[in-house]
Amino acid sequence: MTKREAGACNTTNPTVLSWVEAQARLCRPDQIFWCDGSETERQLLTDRAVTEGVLIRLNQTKLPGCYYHRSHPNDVARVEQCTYICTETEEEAGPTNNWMQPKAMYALLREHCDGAMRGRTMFVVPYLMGPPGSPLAKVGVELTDSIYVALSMRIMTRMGDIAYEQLGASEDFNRGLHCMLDVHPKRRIIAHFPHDNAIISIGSNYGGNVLLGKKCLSLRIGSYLGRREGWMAEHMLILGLESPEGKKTYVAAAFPSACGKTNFAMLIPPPRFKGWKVWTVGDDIAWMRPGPDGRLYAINPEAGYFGVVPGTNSRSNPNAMKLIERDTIYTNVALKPDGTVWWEHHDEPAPEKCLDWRGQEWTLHSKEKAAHPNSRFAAPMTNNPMLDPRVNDPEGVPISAIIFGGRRADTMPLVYQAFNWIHGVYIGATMGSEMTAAAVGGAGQVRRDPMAMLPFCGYNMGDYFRHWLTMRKHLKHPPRIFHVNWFRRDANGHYLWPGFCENMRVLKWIVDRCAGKADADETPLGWVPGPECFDVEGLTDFSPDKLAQVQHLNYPDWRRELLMQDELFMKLYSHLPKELIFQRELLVARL
Ligand code: GTP
Ligand code: SPV
Ligand code: MN
Repeated sequence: MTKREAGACNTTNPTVLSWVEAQARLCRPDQIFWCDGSETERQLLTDRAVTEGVLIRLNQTKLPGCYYHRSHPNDVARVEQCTYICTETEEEAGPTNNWMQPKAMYALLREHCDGAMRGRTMFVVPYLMGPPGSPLAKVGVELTDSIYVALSMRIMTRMGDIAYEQLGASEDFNRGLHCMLDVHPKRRIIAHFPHDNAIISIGSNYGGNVLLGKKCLSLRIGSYLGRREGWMAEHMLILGLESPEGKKTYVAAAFPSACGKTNFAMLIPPPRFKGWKVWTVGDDIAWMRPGPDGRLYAINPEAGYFGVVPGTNSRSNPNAMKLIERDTIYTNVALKPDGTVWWEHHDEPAPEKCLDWRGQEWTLHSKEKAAHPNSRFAAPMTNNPMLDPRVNDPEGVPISAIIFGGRRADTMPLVYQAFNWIHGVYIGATMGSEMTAAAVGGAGQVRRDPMAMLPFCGYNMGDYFRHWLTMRKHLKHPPRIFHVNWFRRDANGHYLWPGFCENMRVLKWIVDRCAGKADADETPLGWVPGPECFDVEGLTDFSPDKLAQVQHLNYPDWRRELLMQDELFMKLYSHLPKELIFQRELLVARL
């Protein structure tokens, strides 16, 4: 066989070929580059991105294989206002999604994409979400005119020939089209067509808007397919806690964007927990289905981490610091004169001067942040020193606990456990959290974010709750459900709970509860740890009354909380499962 030329076509799948041809006819790129995922290709595209100024090569002695990217200053986060679910009826998308009829949206997008890649290269990026051979794995092909997207998809997914191998001659793959256009906010649309398993994203070049395997396929389209096919696509980390005796317990946790999933998934237990280890399966997305033994099994569809940079340091997340030392694309952090990078709360003190995320001179006296609050790293999961050996297991890992958590300055205790599955679904469905820099607008405001899926559910949220309730019927041993809040504050605005590695104490109680080994007290909210079975030894500055404070149930706060929950329920009323209304009544009665 003759050696394949870089960028030459590498598939014979007739559906892929004819679909790519049709999109090329529309977008009219000068060139089509077919990605294969090889190392040669990585070098070639990286060099080209550096030449074009899309990437800056970082100091290769200190940060081998690392590159730096700046997005357009108007394009630094997901845009929920521009994100659409295009189903035949508005009802199917539901009141929490933007909706447009597929026909109208296709017409609008065709206009925008017409000739949009003139003078540019269209990259054909085949990718596999999930371990090869997994019954849950899905194939996607993303067509993009962004070399940054092609290189990032290579980190974040199993990209290249491996996807065509999984696909074979099948027509069943997600069709993704991404045109940067001029990254003008007015031309920014992220449109999902669940019935066609298709995504079209235009006018952005940032993370969740354009790495189509991530939020678009794995969550929005994924959740839609999951309901149809009997599985779940969730905004959840997956970790395995190993005891000193070597017993492993897997848990999944749904926290909204920038609320601590990556940190929790990579936790290193404090000295008090000698011999305990946390292994990472995933830090953002879980696909889960019932196994033959009646337990819930989870895979991580991704192959890399697109993590929040600010706040990452060797105290908060030492594993993350190791994994971003090499092979990483940094976006929107600060660039130091020696070709290394810096951000707020880095281990090293702020540099005298550097270039900020916009590329402007920044000095110690500058008032603005050097790194954007939503600056991110893209790094391969294989760099993670605590990557779980079962991450490539096609069947996934059995989940013992599901943890919901929001960012709440008040109201929500550090931890409590649901009485049962339905109560747990109610707790997830009514979750609230302060908005963060991960999406444009509203940072700091508390909003309802059911199951951390508000921006990611690809159909009617009421039907999604129903799907959660239905899943129980397929599980002989359902995971226990918990709620946590690392972010409660005192009257002076200080965090009451130390967080980060100390979250191990909460995790330990949760895992002990699942094993029937820890006591709990009943409260109106659910089960909470009694002071005797919540380990605070070795915590400096954390007296038993601090535990009482962080667990305190404040009745006026809960009256407000119930009103905010009502607002969501009213909005979803026509599709809301009655079970959840009963759960609300029970909570009111207990309170
Ligand atoms: P997405 O990638 O947007 O889905 O976010 P994520 O949920 O993975 O969030 P991540 O772990 O990156 O954390 C976001 C921010 O919360 C970072 O600035 C962290 O430093 C901070 N954070 C994480 N865990 C804790 C904690 O236990 N306590 C406190 N106070 N802050 C935390
Ligand atoms: C999130 O916002 O939840 C993320 C980052 O994980 S992005 O990929 O941009 O959606
Ligand atoms: Mn996320």
